[in-house]
Amino acid sequence: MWKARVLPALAAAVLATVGLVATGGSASAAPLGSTVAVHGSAQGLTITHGQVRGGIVTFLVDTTNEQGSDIAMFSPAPGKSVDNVLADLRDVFSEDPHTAAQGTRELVDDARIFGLAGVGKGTPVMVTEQLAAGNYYLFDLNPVFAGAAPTLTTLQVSGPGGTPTNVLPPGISSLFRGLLPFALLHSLFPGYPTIRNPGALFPVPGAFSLPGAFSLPGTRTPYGLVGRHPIVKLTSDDRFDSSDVLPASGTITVRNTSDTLHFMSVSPVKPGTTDDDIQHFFQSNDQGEPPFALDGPSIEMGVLSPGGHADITYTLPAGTYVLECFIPDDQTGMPHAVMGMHKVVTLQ
Ligand SMILES: [Cu+2]
Repeated sequence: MWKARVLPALAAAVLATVGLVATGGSASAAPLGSTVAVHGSAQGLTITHGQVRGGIVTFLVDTTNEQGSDIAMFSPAPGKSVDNVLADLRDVFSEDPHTAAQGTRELVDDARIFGLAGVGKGTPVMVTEQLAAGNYYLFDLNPVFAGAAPTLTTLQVSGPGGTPTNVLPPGISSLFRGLLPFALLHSLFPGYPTIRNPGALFPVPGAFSLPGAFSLPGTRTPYGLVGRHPIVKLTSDDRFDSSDVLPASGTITVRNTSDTLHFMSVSPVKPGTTDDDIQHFFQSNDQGEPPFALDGPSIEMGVLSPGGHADITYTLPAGTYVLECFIPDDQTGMPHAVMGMHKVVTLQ
């Protein structure tokens, strides 16, 4: 039932950002990019396509796990192996701060990390980013936090020019049926020219996003509308640089402008909570539930490597939230949030 309620609202939010209303559309048209549905369950992680065309790729991420799914996607850096990256991960999760700090430094060198996202049951998100050709590996971090070895799912990304896989296959399980409105977003623009090589059209990294990349008839900017969405920067001084008010329903662009790893969890807090309250809690060594914690849906933009960026589309209840990052500092091993990487924002 939750999909029937949440997903249409999310799809509507995406459409609203481009000022278009769906009037139906052919599922065969394929103006841009590829779409992959990523689903977490008790059986593990499944993806609808093991191969996609390079360029703009949209991930529809959801979970049926009560504890949620926290899905990471990486590609080993040139000259590095998957095993190198998995070894680094073990260091990052070490309880020894020096080993954790070393793990962060190793991951910066050995991996390119492309999110993906943390989702809860009933709170799917859509992550859109540009992917070059190569092999990418997805896994759920939650079992890893619990001590299990990562179970990797491979996504092969081809060079541009191949066939986009933005239409989910027929006969798809009922589990994914509710996600189809997102995939069809690509095909709601009859007559829009097929872009065979998005990478060639968007030479500036980050100068586009899924909705922003479409043009409306008669508008001046054909492609790549910079700054179309609110931007949250993950900065070198381990802070969130953003507006104090972000959409409760819509898309934001998250950019890691720093030289280290960051992610962005978005969790509800009680109205009136301040960053001082949160900092005080972290420094109090209190192991209990934070006094400002509030039950409710939360999401997470997954880990981004230095220079990485992605768009995340979501629907959350309006209210007060805190943005947090818990990557171990690359010198001290202390989680960034404890060092001050938290920001109270209002979603409205
Ligand atoms: Cu961080």
